[in-house]
Amino acid sequence: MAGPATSVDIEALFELPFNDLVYRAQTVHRRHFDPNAVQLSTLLSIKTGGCSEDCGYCSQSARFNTGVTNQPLMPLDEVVDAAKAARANGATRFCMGAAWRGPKQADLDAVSKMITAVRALGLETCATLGMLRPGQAEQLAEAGLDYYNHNLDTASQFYDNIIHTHSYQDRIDTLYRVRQAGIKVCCGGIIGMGESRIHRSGLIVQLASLDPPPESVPINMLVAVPGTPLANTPPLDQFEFVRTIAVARIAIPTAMVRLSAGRTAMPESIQALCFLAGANSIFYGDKLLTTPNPQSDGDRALFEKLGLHAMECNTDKSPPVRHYERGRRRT
Ligand code: SAM
Ligand code: DTB
Ligand code: SF4
Repeated sequence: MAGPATSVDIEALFELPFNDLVYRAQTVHRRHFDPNAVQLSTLLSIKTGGCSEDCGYCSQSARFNTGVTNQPLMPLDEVVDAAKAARANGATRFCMGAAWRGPKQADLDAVSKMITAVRALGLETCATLGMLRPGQAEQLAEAGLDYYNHNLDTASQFYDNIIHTHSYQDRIDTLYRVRQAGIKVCCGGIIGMGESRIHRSGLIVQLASLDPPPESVPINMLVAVPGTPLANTPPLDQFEFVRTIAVARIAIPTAMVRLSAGRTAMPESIQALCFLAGANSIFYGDKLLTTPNPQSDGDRALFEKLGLHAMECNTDKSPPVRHYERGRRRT
């Protein structure tokens, strides 16, 4: 797709016959990536539950009774042990998630130490800690953070149906701070929250119009958690999920598109279609943050069947400390 994606362009992609859409996505994918390489990220919830926010899908909001047990920030040595286990299992990126509206200074100091220790293991580092205030992203960059995950979650037009305690603009402000600090952006959303195809298009348009676009785009299928406002949302047709992956691949051709939450409910055939549609990253390991993920040995067997291989780690090629000035990198 030449030039910025418009709503009309993206809505038209969604309307294509499935085969035409997947063919186009696979063609774009091959222009930018090894079609058989998939990047493996492992998640760890370093602080669980008790969050002040009201994101309607989330098991960790203090406002909903989901049965999740609150856990304070994990000690550094336990995080390092989990990262070593993830590396031994074959992951190349380690993503630390905390159920905060945003980190306090003491939290940030503790997480900074975790980031430095995890990166010293030769893993790429990612953190998702909620909204960042001015100066916080710089501290994370200095600690060696490669990626910050902060999702737009859905189209701005649908956002008020899901979240009321912080705004769409708040999220864009955090993404701007992450960029300015020279950290790579991991930003995507959730599909299957009762939104329409127009809203799915709106999310992709918004993601593609971030300047520069995110390096990593997680596309999550809603995990309907009992006790959340979205618990009884009817499941979305899985082909529509594959379509969303394909449209993300075409609209943001250079991004790693991650087939994220929701894989336990997807047969292998649907996951294979996601890879064909341009997904080239997954969450790897038997747990997401609070909900299950497929077992690693099952994923390895699937890769074997499909002739896929794990993508190599990139830490040597991307030194952690960098500062951006007017969009250009200054080291
Ligand atoms: N508190 C931080 C935040 O909101 O940015 C970090 C953690 S939050 C759990 C990270 C992302 O996980 C959310 O933005 C959402 O896109 C995704 N997520 C959370 N719960 C989910 C669910 N039940 N199903 C699918 N995706 C989910
Ligand atoms: C993202 O987009 N998906 C991940 C990660 N970023 C942090 C989280 C998925 C969470 C699924 C529900 C749970 O396990 O609590
Ligand atoms: Fe969940 Fe993050 Fe929202 Fe808190 S801010 S309720 S952890 S998604």
